[in-house]
Amino acid sequence: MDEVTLPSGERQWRPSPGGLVTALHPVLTEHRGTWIGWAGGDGPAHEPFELEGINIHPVPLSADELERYYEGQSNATIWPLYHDAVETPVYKRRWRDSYRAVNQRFAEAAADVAAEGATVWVQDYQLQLVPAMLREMRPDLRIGFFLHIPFPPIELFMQMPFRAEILRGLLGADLVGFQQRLAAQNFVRLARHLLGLRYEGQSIQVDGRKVKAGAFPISIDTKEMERLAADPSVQARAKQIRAELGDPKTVILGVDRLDYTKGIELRLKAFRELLADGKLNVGDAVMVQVATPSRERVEHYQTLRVKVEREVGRINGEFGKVGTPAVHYLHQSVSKQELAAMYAAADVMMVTPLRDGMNLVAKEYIACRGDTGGALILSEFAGAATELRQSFLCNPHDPDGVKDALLRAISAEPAELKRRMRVMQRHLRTHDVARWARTFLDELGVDDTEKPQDD
Ligand code: GDG
Repeated sequence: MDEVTLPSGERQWRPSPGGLVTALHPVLTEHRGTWIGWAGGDGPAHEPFELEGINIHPVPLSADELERYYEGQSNATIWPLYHDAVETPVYKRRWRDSYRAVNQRFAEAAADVAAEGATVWVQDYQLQLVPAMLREMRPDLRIGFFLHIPFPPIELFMQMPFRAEILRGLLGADLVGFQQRLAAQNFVRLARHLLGLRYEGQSIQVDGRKVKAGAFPISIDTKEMERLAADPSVQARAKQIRAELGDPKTVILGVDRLDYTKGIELRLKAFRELLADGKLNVGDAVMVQVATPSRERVEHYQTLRVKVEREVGRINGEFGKVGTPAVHYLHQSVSKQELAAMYAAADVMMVTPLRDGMNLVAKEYIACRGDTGGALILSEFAGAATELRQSFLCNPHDPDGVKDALLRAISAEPAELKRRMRVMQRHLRTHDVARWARTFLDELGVDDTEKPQDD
């Protein structure tokens, strides 16, 4: 949650953009859970309060922790390392100390709030030490952990200076969930390799306890997304967007946090080369790239922004005409409605991460298509590729492969596109975020009468 100041000067809480909040909001309201989370910013702690049916329990971070724990250890060490080290991870001892201290604070907050025998569900890579810290204080709790990003193979994980501590932190949970089966396998093998622990199937023996690992591919609130896209005002806005773009034959869309794992540059490069090859023409095809500002104080992200904006400038400089740019680039966050209208307006959606835990944007696009077809180009390195087999799959490391997928998507017959879409839409209707949460909580052994406490 972020606290924002409205033009009137009034302060208001808003769910922050990003996959995790999007995914958990409906789960929390349904279970009337408590969300223990960073309040955003570096101010003092706020009193707990209720928002849209969720109890919010803010945990403060100081300016120093923001820099060391959040921007440093979480987003300049763990994030790149877990994404196949596509950028070089930075290791600093003072970041690690801060990570420990903040994890301890979250564990203490959960220990204070949780009722006897309650369930605590810890979310994501910023809090990997919390399960063990919490178990130490509150052995009565049932503890789940879900990692939203990939879990790296052993050889990469072994780079991490306090690797055993992280692993022991995670092993404090009863159930450790991943997006992919391969990630769960990496985890159990690592437990044997690093700590000599025995495992059977996906179940690891730790201090006389069993810790289960498993794959729980996250999803979206499909019904809600379909409803939003079908709304007449969103449909009208979709038409208007196409008109504002000059009613081209093909609208190509990218929507990502401006992150180096998302493959934004290579997507732009593929588009530029197709324009240069004369296989696409400006006016016929236009690209819209929404790159939501993200982690702007981290150096990797500043460098990426320069590279992406240079590429956009280069494409428009070389191929644009007055009043008809080749790429429309938005470095801003847009509303949910506007996003749905963009999905509805786009003939081709490009999701080309070099590595991604799941990628909810790919799923949202499918849910927003109704029966109008549209083509999804999807990287094989996104978790979503395991499920969305009817997309145009590509290897983002191979520029010719990406160009080829884009051309195939643009020239595919409408009937074929509709057929592909329908299969994926059917899948998402049954495999939605509610199912993700239910499956995880069932496996954790939570019965319906319990109210999970979320962290
Ligand atoms: C992590 C993992 C995993 C983006 N821009 C705007 C906006 N968004 C929303 C999208 C989507 C979400 O943010 C992004 O989710 P992704 O899954 O694509 O990516 P990450 O943020 O990296 O999420 C990822 C996810 O966690 C969940 O487990 O899938 O692999 O990296 O929902 O719609 N929303 C609005 N305006 C924007 O400008 N309103």
